[in-house]
Amino acid sequence: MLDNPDREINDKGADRQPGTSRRNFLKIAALAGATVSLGGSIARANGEIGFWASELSDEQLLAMYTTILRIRWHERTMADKMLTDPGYRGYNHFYAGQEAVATGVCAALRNSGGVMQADLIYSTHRPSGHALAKGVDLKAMVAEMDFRATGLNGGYGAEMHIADPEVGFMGADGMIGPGPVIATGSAFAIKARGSDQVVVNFGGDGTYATPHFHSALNNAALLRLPFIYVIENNLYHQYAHYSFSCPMKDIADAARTYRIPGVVVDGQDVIQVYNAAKTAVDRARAGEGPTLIEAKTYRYYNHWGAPGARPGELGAFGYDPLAISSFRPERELRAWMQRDPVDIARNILVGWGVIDAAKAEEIETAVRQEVDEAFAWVAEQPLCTPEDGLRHVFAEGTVEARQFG
Ligand SMILES: Cc1ncc(C[n+]2csc(CCOP(=O)(O)OP(=O)(O)O)c2C)c(N)n1
Repeated sequence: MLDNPDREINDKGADRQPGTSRRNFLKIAALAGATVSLGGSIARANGEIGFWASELSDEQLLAMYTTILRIRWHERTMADKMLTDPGYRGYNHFYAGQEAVATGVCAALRNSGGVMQADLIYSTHRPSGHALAKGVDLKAMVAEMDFRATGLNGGYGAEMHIADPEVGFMGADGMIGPGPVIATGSAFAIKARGSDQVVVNFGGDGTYATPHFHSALNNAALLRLPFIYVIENNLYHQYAHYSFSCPMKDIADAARTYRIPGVVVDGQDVIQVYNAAKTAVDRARAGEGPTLIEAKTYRYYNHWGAPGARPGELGAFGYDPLAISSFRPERELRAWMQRDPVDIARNILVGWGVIDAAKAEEIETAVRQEVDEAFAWVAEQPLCTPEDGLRHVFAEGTVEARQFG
């Protein structure tokens, strides 16, 4: 599965900084025009993509791997809860399979400092991976998704209204479409303020056919906004293949219309995603305008919930109660699972000499424990009450009258 070009060439880097020499080899190969895609497919862009990952420290690479695992084990644990724990009330649009996209993009962003300093991301109806990658606290998110009063948003936002402006996570959005328009408005405000922040809007392939997609890119291009649109093309919107609503194989081709860079990346390969995202972020921060990134990826579970899944097993095999027949071939699902983002990230880090197999297992065990502890803590938390639903809806107390004219 992993076609790592330097595996045999550079095994003697022990006396150098761990991981650095192998990465540098890949950088040189990239500059020479060689194929450096570690996942087997090649990034394509109508502009240059830097091989920025070679400059990441081992700590940063480990943090990315840990994030991918945290998203994965949150998903798996939640799916198991849904299937086995009658007391569990959370719901989710699962992100398993797509972890490298959120992780690679957010690793290229500034993720602290609140709304006036952090880079901002606008998420979708499938937000849990974006939230964790942006730095949202795991326990607070798990509690929110189970309607607990101690959740990130008091327990009445749940999955599709989760938000944490402190880390620049501007929120999930249950509506397919308007997100990028709000996000470009935000990018306009940032430009007007003279801040160097960058705004990323995540959207599914289903957003291509909405007017908001085109309006956002048009305005972002016209005004050279610090805006990045990341399309996560997981082939289906809900149960329909994207070819039903998009005439092109690559949605990134739409960038040509707006005279901005359009990039196709392997969304299973966190390094490819990071390289493309960092290129786009640098461009946006330098005032050079927007980029459209299309990450080819796949979701393992069903559109919503986890029908057909078996506790303890990854994947949404079998019966889909909402469709007359399954909306996708099982062979297709299994083929994508052969290119799993967790495996690809681990193999890259092992190939670069950053970790060995034992260390990889140690990290995964620690993440599983962290996730288990979060769910156990949440189970003890108070539920939100009906009255909580009206909190933060109306202004409380008195507001000073404003003078006009
Ligand atoms: C305005 C609007 N119309 C319809 C829906 C119902 N809906 C929920 S998810 C979805 C498909 C989204 O597809 P895509 O953007 O490709 O994301 P994916 O689910 O594949 O991650 C639809 C139509 C909605 N949430 N909002």
